[in-house]
This record gives sequence, C-alpha cells and structure tokens, in this order.
Amino acid sequence: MNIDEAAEKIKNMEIRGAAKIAVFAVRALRDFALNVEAEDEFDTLISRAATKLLDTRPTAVSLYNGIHYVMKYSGITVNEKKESIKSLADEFIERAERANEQIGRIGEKRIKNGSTLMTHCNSSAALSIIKTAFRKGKKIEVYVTESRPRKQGLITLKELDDEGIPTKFIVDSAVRYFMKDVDMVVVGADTITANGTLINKIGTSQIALAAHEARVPFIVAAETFKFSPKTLHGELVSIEEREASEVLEDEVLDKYSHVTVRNPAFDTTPREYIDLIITEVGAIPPEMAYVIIREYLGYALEEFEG
Ligand code: RI2
Repeated sequence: MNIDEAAEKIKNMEIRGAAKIAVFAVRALRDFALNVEAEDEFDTLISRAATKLLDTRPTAVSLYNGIHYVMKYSGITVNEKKESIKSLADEFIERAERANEQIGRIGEKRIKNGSTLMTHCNSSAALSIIKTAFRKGKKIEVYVTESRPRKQGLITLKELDDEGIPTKFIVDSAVRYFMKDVDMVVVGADTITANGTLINKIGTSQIALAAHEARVPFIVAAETFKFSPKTLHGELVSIEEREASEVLEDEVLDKYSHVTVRNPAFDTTPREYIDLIITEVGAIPPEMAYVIIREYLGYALEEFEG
C-alpha cells in the first residue's frame, strides 16, 4: 500500500479510532521509508509522506504524536535513517499496544461487580477496561449508544457481544432517559488538552452533562499519546467537520434550497465533568494533563514549528 492509499483509508474512516489510526499511520510511514531508494531526496520524501498522513484527520492527536515520534529519526546514511525509522515506529506501535492492555488492567479496578456501564462510539481503550473487568469475572452490563452519524456503536455492540457481555443498544437521544440506571460512564478520547479538556466523539459532552446531573462517575480511557503537547504551546484543537452526506442522503438534502447540514465529528467536555482519566501510567484527575504532557511526551516547542 502506498502513502496515498493509506491516507485515503484514514480519511474515509475505513481505518478509524484514534489509537488505530496512529498505529496504522506509523506503520505506513515506516513501510514507505523502508522502500525509498532515492538517497539525496530521502528526508524530503519522508517529510512529504508524514504531512500527507497528518492531513487526513485533524482532531485526534495520537496521529500527530505517532508521526512525530517517528520523525525524530536520526542517521547520516539512508540505511541508518531507515534503521532509525524502523526502530522508532516499532517502539511506538509496541507502546501503543501495551498501553491499551495497561489501561484495561488499571481501569477495571474502578468497576464494581454488578455495575451497569455506559459507553459511547467505539473506543479500544474504553473497551479494554470493560472487557478486562468482565474477563476478571465481574458481572456487568453495558448501555451502548448508536453514535450517529457513523454508527460506531454497532462495532462496539459486536465486540461486547463476542465477549458475551450483556448489552443494551440505545439511540443517542436516550442517554439522559437511561442515566438513572447507570453506575459509571466509560468513554475514550481523541485528544486531551493541557488543561484537561476532553475532545471525543460528538455527543460525549451531552453524556457527561447527563452523568454529572445524575452524579454518575464519568471516566475517560486514554493513553498518554492522546494528550496534546500542541495545546501546551497555545494551539487550539481543530474539530473535524465531515460531509453532509453522513447525516442526510444527498437525495433528501437536494429537495431543499435553504437547508445545510452541520456535522462536527467531535465535541469538547470540560474537565469539571470528568472524574478520572485512566492512562497506562495511572489513574489521574484531568488537572494532571499538564504533567502527563511534560513528563511523558516532553516535546520542545521547536519541534512543532517549521
Ligand atoms: P480509541 C474515535 O474516533 C472515537 O471518538 C473514540 O472515542 C476515539 O476515536 C478513541 O478511540 P473516530 O475515529 O483510540 O471514530 O480508544 O472518529 O480506540
């Protein structure tokens, strides 16, 4: 697969889910680099490929962190550079995969036997917690939201069903109606900013509000790669707005002359509504986002410029 094909798969959401996107892009960049022949143009070609991958989906910061992890490559000869890219990429992929398991192990401790959970969209990190709790013998059931417009709730439904976890599938607008039956909300993250704000699938902030109102703990599952160093340097997170056709079929929309569709893929949940973030390095309050960025991502400002 070439870089254009890889980028297209991310853009059209054939590959989706923040963590999976990052791992897929890092793998694509590594494989591309290993096949570059041109000696004098090596750095230019790699940086062009990295930009192409980064330009696919703007919100999830793990894509950015993954690509930048690899772009720290060093070496004088092309072979040295290839070696360095391969080892950084493999290290990133291994860390991402291990993080998912560690999040499951840490997060499952917060789930009480007999709990009813709610999750939104399809997050591998949130599901790692839920599946680990179930595999440890805890009796749980899960409310799964449909997650319009892309209906990733169907993927979650299948994953939970494959595990044998009792699941109730609900439309997004039924969240507040059922919140009284829920003991804990567990969602994933596309990005967490330096001040502890969560950016996740559209609808997450409404769930957080409903949970807050009902005094239901709201837990976020996020690897350290989901924290945004860019926000520490003042950048705002750009929220991807996707095509109208994901929400309304063209034939329906074409009937109207004064209607447009707005389709943001993500929304923001302020830290006041978040009880805990489960990372691979521990369960932390959202206020500690700054510390995670400094200690575990630790990028210098220059790395984001130019
Ligand atoms: P993991 C997804 O985005 C959802 O917003 C999900 O909560 C988030 O990525 C994190 O998923 P999309 O790619 O990294 O479906 O935990 O737009 O798998």
